[in-house]
Amino acid sequence: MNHTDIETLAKNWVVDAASRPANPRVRQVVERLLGDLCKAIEDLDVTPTEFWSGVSYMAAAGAANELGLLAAGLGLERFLDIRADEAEARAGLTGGTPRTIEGPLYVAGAPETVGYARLDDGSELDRAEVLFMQGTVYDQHGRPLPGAKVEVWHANLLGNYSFFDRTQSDFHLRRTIVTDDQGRYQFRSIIPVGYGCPPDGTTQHLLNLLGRHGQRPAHIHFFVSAPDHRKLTTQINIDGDEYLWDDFAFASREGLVPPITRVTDAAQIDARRLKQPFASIDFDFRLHGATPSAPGTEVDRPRAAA
Ligand code: MBD
Ligand code: FE
Repeated sequence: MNHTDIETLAKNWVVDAASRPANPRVRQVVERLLGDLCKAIEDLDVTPTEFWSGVSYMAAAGAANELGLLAAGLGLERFLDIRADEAEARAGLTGGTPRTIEGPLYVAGAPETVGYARLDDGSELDRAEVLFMQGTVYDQHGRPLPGAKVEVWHANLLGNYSFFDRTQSDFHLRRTIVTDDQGRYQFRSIIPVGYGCPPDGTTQHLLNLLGRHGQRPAHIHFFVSAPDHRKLTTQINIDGDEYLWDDFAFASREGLVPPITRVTDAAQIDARRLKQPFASIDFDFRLHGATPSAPGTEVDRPRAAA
């Protein structure tokens, strides 16, 4: 069947001849996706068995709550970021901290403190490297933003995230830090390890069929927000990770790989009441002011809340 005939069919399937009230946006999107899917079935001569295997796959991915993971692994979440970057460039917004994907593992409701927080509960300190990370949140003019919210979350030494991994304490490695009167934040935590897709899960199953791995480099997630400013969703990567430029979710970006300083000076170790050298990362965030000429950066998506 040719593509024009398929488009006619798809339109007929979506639009009722009796023309009942409908959501025009849903109609527009469903008609397009339905037509595109039928064209793919036609062009690739997809068999009924293959079709139903695809339906089962999506059902299984949904039942396993892995559709967010799949969207990241297929590059779709990265694609939304590319489009957001293009919209900002068209609106003349330049110079902010680069965005990168949120991923599926944010949990709302983390404990909030001003200026400083410790993220880890000490449970992995026998193996972990202690990390201090600090910096300033600036506006688009380079002025510090006191009272900005820095939401931070990352994985433990097994690459697992609290809440999804019930063996970790509540809100382990998740905090909200409000910047101090000079716009500064600081936290103490541990250097995380990269995430790997559940090896027996639906996402990894598809990645295996594609000949792809399901690993992320070690990273730390952030939401940075302030009144009258565009919310920033980003991550920093831990430099030196073997997957740094081979992320299954395509989220590594220039500008998001800060240098890590290994602090071995005894006085500095003492000052932090530690017994071992520690790692330190300086990283500042630059937010854009709110603007009506670019799409909003507050994204509505299903998220866990604890
Ligand atoms: C993660 O930790 C993550 O950040 C993404 C994008 C996908 C899976 C796990
Ligand atoms: Fe992550």
